[in-house]
Amino acid sequence: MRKIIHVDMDAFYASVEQRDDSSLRGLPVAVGGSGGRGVVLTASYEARRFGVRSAMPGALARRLCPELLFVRPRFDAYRAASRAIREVFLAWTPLVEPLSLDEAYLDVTAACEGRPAMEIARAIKDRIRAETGLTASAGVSFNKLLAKLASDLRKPDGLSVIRPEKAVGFLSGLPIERFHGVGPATAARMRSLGIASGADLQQRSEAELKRAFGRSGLHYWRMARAIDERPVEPHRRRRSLSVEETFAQDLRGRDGLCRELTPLADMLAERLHKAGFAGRTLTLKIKLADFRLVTRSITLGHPLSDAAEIRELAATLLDRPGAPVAPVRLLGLGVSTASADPDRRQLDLGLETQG
Ligand code: TTP
Ligand code: MG
Repeated sequence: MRKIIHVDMDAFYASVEQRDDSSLRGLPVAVGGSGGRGVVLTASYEARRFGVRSAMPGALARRLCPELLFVRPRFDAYRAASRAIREVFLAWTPLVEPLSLDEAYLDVTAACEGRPAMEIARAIKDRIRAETGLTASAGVSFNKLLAKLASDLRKPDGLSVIRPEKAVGFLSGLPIERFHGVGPATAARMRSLGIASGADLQQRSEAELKRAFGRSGLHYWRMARAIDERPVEPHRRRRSLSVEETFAQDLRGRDGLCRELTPLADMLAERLHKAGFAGRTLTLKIKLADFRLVTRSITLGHPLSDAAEIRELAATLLDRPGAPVAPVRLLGLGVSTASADPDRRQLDLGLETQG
């Protein structure tokens, strides 16, 4: 039986800001922009009490919490804190898989040497606090799925263990959106089939789920039973790279959208070049003024990296039937490797609309 820890920093950007500016401590803080097109990247727990959340427009956040203090992001500071926590992890095990700046899986099976993994998780939390002045939440379990769910149970500054004999019961109470690989489109599909919770998912047979969701069906069937053998991968290869732009004013009409694709394609090509990455799938993301999201993808027989080719393909995606007539708030372009990732199915559907 493996011992996996998932660590996730609490209100990460906001906590760094409160640490570095004592006048922000104990107060509702949002990191991000307050005016016009500004978006909240994250909010302190004081601000969350008012309902302020990540990805919320700044103007709405201010309405919910008039005394909210907006702070511009300082990515260098977040990267520095991220490096510091990674050092803490690596002191325990080389098997560290970062998911983002503030989050990682650790496989501590070998590092435990008979000690409870919970003790290691507590030591890691203490060390993070000593090194960075920040709090983290940790989840301990026997696979990634449950470790990640566990780290979310007692945020902030939480520590939770989900033991194998409790896992299936725990999963039965969860909404399906919380399961790995279930994105918004799949969730909507599941709900339309009467699958709303882990318990519902557990009742469906493997054959039934495979019929409804193809290869991913088996993945969902296994997840519902707490079967997750995905290894902690320290050198996870990049799978995608994307760029996007939110416009100062909503765009209307095909020509305006098409014009904006050129700088996006150029920027994407440059980033691909710098990262030494290429992939066969191009995805165009369109966020409408009412925040509905449409994504369209195309997969080629060769890796994409050339700006002109990307631009041309993006225009083709834009011209697919059902081109958005509504005003557009944001355009994004991304390249990804074609893979068997369950959420890729959503891209393959070609068009996804989410609320
Ligand atoms: P999260 O771990 O999702 O959020 P958090 O650390 O702020 O809060 P908590 O984990 O306690 O719930 O994301 C980590 C950081 O990533 C977050 O501080 C800001 C950034 N972020 C964005 O820039 N945009 C987003 O939409 C989200 C969700 C996070
Ligand atoms: Mg976090």
